[in-house]
Amino acid sequence: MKVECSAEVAGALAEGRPVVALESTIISHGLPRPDNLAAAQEFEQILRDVGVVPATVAVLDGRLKAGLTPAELERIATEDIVKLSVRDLPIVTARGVSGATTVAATSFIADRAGIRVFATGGLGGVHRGAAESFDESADLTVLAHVPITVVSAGVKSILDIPATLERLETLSVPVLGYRTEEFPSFWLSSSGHALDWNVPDAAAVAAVMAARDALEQRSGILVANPLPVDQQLDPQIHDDALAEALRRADDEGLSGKDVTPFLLQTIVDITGGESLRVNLDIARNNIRVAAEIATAWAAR
Ligand code: PSU
Ligand code: MN
Repeated sequence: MKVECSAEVAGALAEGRPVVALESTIISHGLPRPDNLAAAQEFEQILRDVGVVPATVAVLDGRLKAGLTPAELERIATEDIVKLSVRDLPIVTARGVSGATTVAATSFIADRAGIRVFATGGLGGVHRGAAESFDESADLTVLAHVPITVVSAGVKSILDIPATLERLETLSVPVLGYRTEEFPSFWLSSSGHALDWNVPDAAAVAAVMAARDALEQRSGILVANPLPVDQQLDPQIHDDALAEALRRADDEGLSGKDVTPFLLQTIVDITGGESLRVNLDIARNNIRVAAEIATAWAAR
């Protein structure tokens, strides 16, 4: 099944110009309305401003899309569409249903379109209590066999970060700290967990991508890009909001794909919108770095 690329994306891929994939679940389920539409438009503009073509990925009426028209982008932000992981793709394409793609599904579709670099906010991972619930995002297992480079501010602190790092090791996904020796934790610039490897710039990431290809490995690469400390969420506000949000999720007895959107929205509510400001800065920061990596990749 072919991915339908916008003319802009198809042209850039054919000519070897830089393209960055963007996910749609952050728009539909990760950010509250109506700020989400403005954010989706701004994310694309950040890329265009530096000569990189944005490829927002989604499934519309059962068709795999990389690069959306302004009207299609608006649909993602305003319609009540489902959150799609990779396992949902055969079902929604068979039925002609629309949905927003997670990191897992975006990676799968972007790779099929020939896109090599992808910016998100925070990758999914192993949830707290996963030893009992088995709740681990398919983002991790998909990255084990889809050769895309994902720029992420580590993983959200709602997750079990050391367990997520262990799983990334088991799944043989390279993790590169972008100008950092510590794994970030989304709203906070660090998690306190040390990384084995770090890179000084985008060209160094592109060199690792090329070496991975030369080794004929098929894994994704995770670029862990922390928010500058002066932009992070106040750690005390963060810790209090996180504890309260986890308590509420427990009370509600949530499971499955509802957990992450619930926790994100609850933390926005508890912090009076402060976590939303930080979440937007995280996405912008990751998109800028992804643009540099895509540009360095195109120049090789
Ligand atoms: N990053 C954000 N906001 C989000 C997400 C990431 O800043 O909403 C989404 C991504 O789509 C990611 C998903 O793939 O959360 C993880 O969901 P789950 O834990 O159900 O796999
Ligand atoms: Mn899950």
